[in-house]
Amino acid sequence: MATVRLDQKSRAIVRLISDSYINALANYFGSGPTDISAARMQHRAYADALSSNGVEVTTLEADQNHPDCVFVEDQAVVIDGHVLLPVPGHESRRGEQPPIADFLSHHLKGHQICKMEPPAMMDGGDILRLGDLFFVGRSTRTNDDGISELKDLLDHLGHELRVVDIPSGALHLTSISSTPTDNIILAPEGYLAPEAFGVMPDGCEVIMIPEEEVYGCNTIGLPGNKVIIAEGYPTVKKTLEDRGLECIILDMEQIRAADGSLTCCSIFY
Ligand code: CIR
Repeated sequence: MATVRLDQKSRAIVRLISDSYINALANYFGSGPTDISAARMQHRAYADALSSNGVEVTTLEADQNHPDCVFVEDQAVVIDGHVLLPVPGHESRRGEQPPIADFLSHHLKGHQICKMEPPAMMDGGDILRLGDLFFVGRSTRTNDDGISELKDLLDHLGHELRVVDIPSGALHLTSISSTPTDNIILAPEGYLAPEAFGVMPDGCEVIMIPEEEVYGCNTIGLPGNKVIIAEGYPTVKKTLEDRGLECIILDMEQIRAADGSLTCCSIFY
């Protein structure tokens, strides 16, 4: 996902789909999930794709009272020895965090835990990492107070943070972009201008993808020149293959139906 560099992607948390998943929030890509069994199958294939490509995956139990609990990316942000526990931007999702926070504090003993407090709010899905350069989406879920807490942490770590305004037709920064490698950003025409990311560091580029493939812009880069992409986005696939990456393609239909993308379903730590 978004906040660790490629070489740090060895372990990830995923979380099972809740029995109440049908009631997940859906206002952007989807109009709500319709088939929990299909969603669970797609989610299993996702976890399998991570583990068969060298990621040690831990699966947390679902929370039946939280329809969106599968989208763990929003609940915690792991950056270079620190775990930031944001105040999730949608009130209905705030109770999802405790088991994730417990797991990370138990398994990352040397890490410093930083807990955000209201009025700051932020979803992990608004953070994107390109090598050691960070971007944060200013969105309906992430406000200026949240951004300034993230900036304090990144200042302390010596990393730059750039703010990207998220258009009203999108949920998060990572809903519409990703870093399949440490030097490529994929972004959709019609949603973001390449200038939104500022001047790219040497050797890095923003690759613009046609607007109709906006969902496909969310990918998970893995070590060994591999990248997980969603099924149905031929330009994304060709663009990445042309750059020598091997694409692992997953059916995300029932995850997309709840506005979830590939990165939303895991936290690398
Ligand atoms: C929500 O609206 O919060 C969920 N239905 C989807 C969250 C997707 N998470 C992400 O983009 N990081």
